[in-house]
Amino acid sequence: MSSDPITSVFNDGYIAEVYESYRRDPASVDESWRQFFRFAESLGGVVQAGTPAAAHAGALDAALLRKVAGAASLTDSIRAYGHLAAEIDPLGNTPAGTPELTIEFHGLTEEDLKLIPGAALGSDEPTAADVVARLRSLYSSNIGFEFDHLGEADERGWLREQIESGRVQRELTADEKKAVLRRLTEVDGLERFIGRVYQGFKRFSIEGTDMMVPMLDAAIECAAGFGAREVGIAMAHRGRINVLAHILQKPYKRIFGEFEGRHASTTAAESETGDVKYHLGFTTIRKVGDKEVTVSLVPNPSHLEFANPVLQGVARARQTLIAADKDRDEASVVPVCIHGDAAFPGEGVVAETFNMSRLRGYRVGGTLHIIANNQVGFTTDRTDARSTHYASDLAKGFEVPIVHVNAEDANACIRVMQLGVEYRAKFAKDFLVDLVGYRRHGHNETDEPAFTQPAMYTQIRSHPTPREVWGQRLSDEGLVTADEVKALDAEIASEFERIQSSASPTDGEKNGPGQAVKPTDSAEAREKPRADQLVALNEQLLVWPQTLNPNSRLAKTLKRRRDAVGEAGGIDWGHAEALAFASLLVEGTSIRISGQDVERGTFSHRQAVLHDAETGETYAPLQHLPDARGRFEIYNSPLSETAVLGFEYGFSTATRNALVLWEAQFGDFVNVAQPIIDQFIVSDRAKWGQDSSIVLLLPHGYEGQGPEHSSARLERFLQSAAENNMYVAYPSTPAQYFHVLRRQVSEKKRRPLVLMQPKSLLRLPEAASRLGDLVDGGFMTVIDDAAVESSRDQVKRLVFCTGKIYYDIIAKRTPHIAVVRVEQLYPWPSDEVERIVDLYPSVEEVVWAQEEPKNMGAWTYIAPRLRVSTGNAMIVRYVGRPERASPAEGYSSAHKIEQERIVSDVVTPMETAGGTRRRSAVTTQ
Ligand SMILES: Cc1ncc(C[n+]2csc(CCOP(=O)(O)OP(=O)(O)O)c2C)c(N)n1
Repeated sequence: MSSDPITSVFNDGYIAEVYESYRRDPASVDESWRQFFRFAESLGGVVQAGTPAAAHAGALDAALLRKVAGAASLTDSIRAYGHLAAEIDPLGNTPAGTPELTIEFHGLTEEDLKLIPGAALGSDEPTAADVVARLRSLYSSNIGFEFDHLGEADERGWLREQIESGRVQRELTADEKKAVLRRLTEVDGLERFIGRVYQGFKRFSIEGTDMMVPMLDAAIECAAGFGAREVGIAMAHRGRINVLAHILQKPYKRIFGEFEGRHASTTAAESETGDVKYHLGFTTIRKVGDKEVTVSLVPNPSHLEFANPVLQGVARARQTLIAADKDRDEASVVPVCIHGDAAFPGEGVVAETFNMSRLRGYRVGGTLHIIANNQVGFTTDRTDARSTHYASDLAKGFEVPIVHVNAEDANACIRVMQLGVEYRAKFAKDFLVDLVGYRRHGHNETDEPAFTQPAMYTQIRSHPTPREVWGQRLSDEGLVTADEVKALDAEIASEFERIQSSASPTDGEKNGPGQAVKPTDSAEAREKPRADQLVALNEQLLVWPQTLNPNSRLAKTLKRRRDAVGEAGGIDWGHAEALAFASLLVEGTSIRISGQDVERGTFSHRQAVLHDAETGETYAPLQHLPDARGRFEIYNSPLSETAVLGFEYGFSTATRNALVLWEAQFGDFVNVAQPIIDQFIVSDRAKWGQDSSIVLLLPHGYEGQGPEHSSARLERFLQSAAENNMYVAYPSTPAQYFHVLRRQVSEKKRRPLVLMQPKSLLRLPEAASRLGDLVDGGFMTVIDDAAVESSRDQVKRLVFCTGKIYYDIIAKRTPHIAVVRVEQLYPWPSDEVERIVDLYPSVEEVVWAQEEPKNMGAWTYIAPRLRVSTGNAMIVRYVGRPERASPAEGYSSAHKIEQERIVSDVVTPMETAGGTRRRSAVTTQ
């Protein structure tokens, strides 16, 4: 605090000493001291009249100085700590307060304050006592402000100016006040109506934080004034039905229809199993004056707070699409995240999302946050829910201004929301409102809250509703009569009755599963690139400004790509990817890729961003292709999987003609993002009719790097695969990777693509592709064994495998074996597998070989399918690691032994292996 240097050394002798230094050279003392002495000197007249001191003579009275300094530090304290005395709790709990807010703490009395003129504190008020009273009314009223933690002085100055000018607390007009009363009556009325008519149903009522709705109304209106064309909202269950009805304009009769069990009919070929009503999204267009604002609520899983990064990604995509000719238009789309007071400090994804908020790859020009603070989390008290004073304290570390507001003061709630919108528009940063209310019922309406929070609920039961409080205030102000307040309530209640009784039995069925974000751009039919086009693109990728000198070793490696598209061949993974990207960019597809260290690539394989060896200046050839019609964006992500993947998923849902990729550092780390996979990526279509075409690049493969750098947990993706919800593939060549990336943007049906990616294979000469492989054909779901093409009838053992182990096996192959690669695991390419099986008339045994343990990898998924695809005629023999608790060996020597054993089991001739068509310990049907 700026007052510290003064208050902590409150010592007359010391002050006198500092003053001497100040007189000799003002710059030699701290700014707070300079300010203090300026105050004191401005008191010259008063000093001379009322004290023995003679300021202008340079002999200031130390006792007086102490009092002026005390007054200044008291005002500083009120600005910084006034929130601790603010009346923000509608249940009337006494604010914590702090000694710094008392006059005595600063060595003063009330009388002292009255003696000091306001001018000494830079104010027009007559005395310091008036200044203090005014500041208390601004900083310790129904609003508590916290912005001392902001790093930027101009932001602090602006906020102070907004508050101290009285702008933030200015009164709403009479009409605005009455409009809020109507809104609150609708909000409260809807809850009471549903509570009465649909008893026993969960609705996660808003009651107690009703003000959220007029605040969102205000945010949308105010945002429109600052150029917003869209407002996107992410929120959890609490109050969602009310927000759907009143902010998203979802018709009441649809909502009632859902309570009556009428829901979306299945329209897609794949079933849509739907979601509970308080998770659904919705989109509407609201008129704001002569403007239109599209307001969307993104669908939300139960998993609290995980929708936040998803909304950020959606907002970024929309800001990019709307911007057209410039990079992005941050004013055009305003994201709003509504949090729970228990979930906000508890779920790490909140911190991850804040951390992304100002990064170039993820920023959206600021998000408005509201904590719907009902002071309890299910049955958990705040003392068990967080280690901090406020639910909002986490946001402080990210330099977000925080405003606590009493959820019963509509004036305050609306004004702070408007302040947030203005702050965002001015500083392009996040802003947080901690809306302090209560929860009228249990966690849901069938819970008994008195079991666990008896005292709180004794209070709540006798507490008037926010509508009643506001109605009373307006009638006290003479704006309405008590009878009018009652009449409005009755009018709205009868409207609900009328709508409900006139609802037709099919109303709910019109209600789609709530896709909130409809991609507006569309996929184009595209032709395959020709060889000459790829060669030309390859050349363009090898060009950088003459002034840029990349690391010489790197430059040499990249130049090899010139030969690789020629006769010599040798296109590796990174090269194939660059060519796939380049070809898509010239076709008009934008590309966005992020993940940890993706610019270089964890394994140095991508090198998409070149750095000058001396200056560090960067250049990305993919951003400078002369004929590119799409944008290429690549960002090293922060060290996060959950929020970053959530962001990229959200981005992908909101843009159709783009290839959006997320790469894990190692595939194992994907499990940190499991909720984004389970709750969004694999189930979004089934729950919400929403789709994405995100690509997950997950390095996978057993190379002796230990339990956490081997497995991308292929088995988990295969277990989640159903109803064509995604593609799961494990390409074994750069050309296959090239083709599957291109296929991803030309498919009509958008689906996520999960790719097991190589590590050592990235540059393996045996795996390399030739230009012809990229130009001819497309992605092959299964690759037959070309080595036995002319002797298929001699093959006795048909080995199926996927990915890297193929190369280990063929290095040791023995006669009479064919090795077939399953490149796409899901959807299972049964026709292709059957076709290939039929090519081998003499097969006596089918083997599935994998390097993962038996309880992992593809085996349990493959076994029944391979058996069917081989006509149920054969036993499918498993060869791989046995069941294991940990995915891979920690010692590379142990890895080597195991890997060699697997390969040996696969290739050892049958006579030696002893007739494996019969079941054995390692055989499964
Ligand atoms: C990740 C996650 N963990 C646990 C839950 C179960 N749960 C649902 S609501 C809730 C309490 C949330 O409290 P708070 O954030 O204060 O929101 P409120 O319900 O009070 O509005 C819990 C624990 C959940 N939905 N998501």
